[in-house]
Amino acid sequence: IRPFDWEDALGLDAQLQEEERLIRDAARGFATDRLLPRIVDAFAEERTDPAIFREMGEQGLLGVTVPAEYGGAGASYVSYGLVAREIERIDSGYRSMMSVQSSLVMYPILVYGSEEQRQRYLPGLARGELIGCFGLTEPDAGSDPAGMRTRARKVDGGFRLSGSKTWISNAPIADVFVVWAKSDAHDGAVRGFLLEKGMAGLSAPKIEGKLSLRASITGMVLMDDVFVPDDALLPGVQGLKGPFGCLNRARYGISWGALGAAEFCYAAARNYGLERHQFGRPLAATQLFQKKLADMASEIALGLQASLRVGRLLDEGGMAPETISIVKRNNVGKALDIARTARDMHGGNGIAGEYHVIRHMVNLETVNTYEGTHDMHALILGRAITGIAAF
Ligand code: TGC
Ligand code: FAD
Repeated sequence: IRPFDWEDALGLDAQLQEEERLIRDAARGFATDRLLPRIVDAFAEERTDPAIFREMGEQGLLGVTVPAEYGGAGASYVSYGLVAREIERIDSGYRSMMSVQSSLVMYPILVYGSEEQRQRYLPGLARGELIGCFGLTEPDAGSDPAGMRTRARKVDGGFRLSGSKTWISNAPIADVFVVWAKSDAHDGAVRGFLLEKGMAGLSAPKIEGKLSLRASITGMVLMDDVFVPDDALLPGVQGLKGPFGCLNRARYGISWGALGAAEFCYAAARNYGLERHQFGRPLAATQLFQKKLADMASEIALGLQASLRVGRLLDEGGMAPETISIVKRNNVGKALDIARTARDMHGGNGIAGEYHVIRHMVNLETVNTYEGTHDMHALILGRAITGIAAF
């Protein structure tokens, strides 16, 4: 009988294929060697190092599911989830950089783009030589993207885009902008456009002073009558199912990533409890401490099994998107609870940067909000359960 493994209570490792283990181990090595040494200062100084994209690209961590002919790794969705888990074990912001590039920029170009668009952008994005961003949210349209105001107006030879996007990851350092706008040439339907840095009328100012996800740069995308040629339109999709199709992949990756952060916090709390003595014995010898660790181990193990199941379904061809809402919502909510509890279990040291847990805690507040808030995913599920939209 397999003895109990506090780091893998339900035997996730044994359920992975050899290639998936190799990709996970490579991602873990990269995250530990290259990301961990940078994160405390990067977070404190609110600094994003664009070189990380190239380093991730060299390791094959951008576009994990994108076919090799376009520069990706051509691997499974389970592999993609495992990469997200390893990177977010270090920091949610680094995972954000990776998942926006992979799921929100490379995926729509691969699936909705023309062959010319794929050739033009995907290899550079896979190498991290190009940085991408995804503009859906607007100042007055967050949970309700159907309320977007950004417009694409048909003109001779192309379109002119006007509007503003906000809270856009990577935007201030992006070379390629996937922007969703209502197009007058398509009866007001939402269409995707590929914009490039330097276009006249396009700017992407940084949002300063975030107290969460500080290692991942966030900005606005301001478009003042930006001209794009006809071939900047993503030809393969029309309507909100375009951006939502990308969000499905990113939300799935987040369900793994958040548990990576939770696993870090769980292991840190366990180690701290074994080493720290109060009242003449280790903190880990107290019932309250052990109960908290037992709750963490249970939620992490169950959440990982759920994400693995969703990953296998994606690899087999997909499932109803509501299934992804279950794992995005539940795993992130549990990870946030675990990070808050781990912070408490570290006592005063829990607020120090060098112990990492408070950083994970404040990061997970963002993860709970973006890609559909915790409550919006409840409402998506509520609609699927009852047939009644309650948003
Ligand atoms: P609704 O009427 O439900 O749907 C409109 C059309 O879209 C289709 N659809 C989907 N297709 C694929 N996947 C999904 N998950 C889909 N959900 C809906 C639907 O079938 C329909 O298609 P059609 O052909 O009939 O037109 O749309 P609604 O306006 O009622 O939407 C409601 C709701 C709640 C589902 C939606 O608005 C929502 O998900 N809101 C949350 C917004 C959100 O998640 N924003 C994320 C912004 S990007 C981001 O946060 C990146 S952070 C990245 C990082 O840094 O890591
Ligand atoms: P709102 O929609 O205004 O919601 C505020 C609150 O009201 C929430 O608690 C919500 O659950 C609740 N609420 C809303 N509607 C209802 C309802 N009908 N019933 C009950 N409760 C409701 N967007 C992008 O497009 N691209 C990105 O790269 C990106 N990166 C981001 C990075 C960061 C750091 C952050 C913080 C956000 C990012 N976002 C991005 C935006 C993100 O997706 C939105 O913040 C999110 O969708 C919520 O929208 P909102 O902030 O406008 O909140």
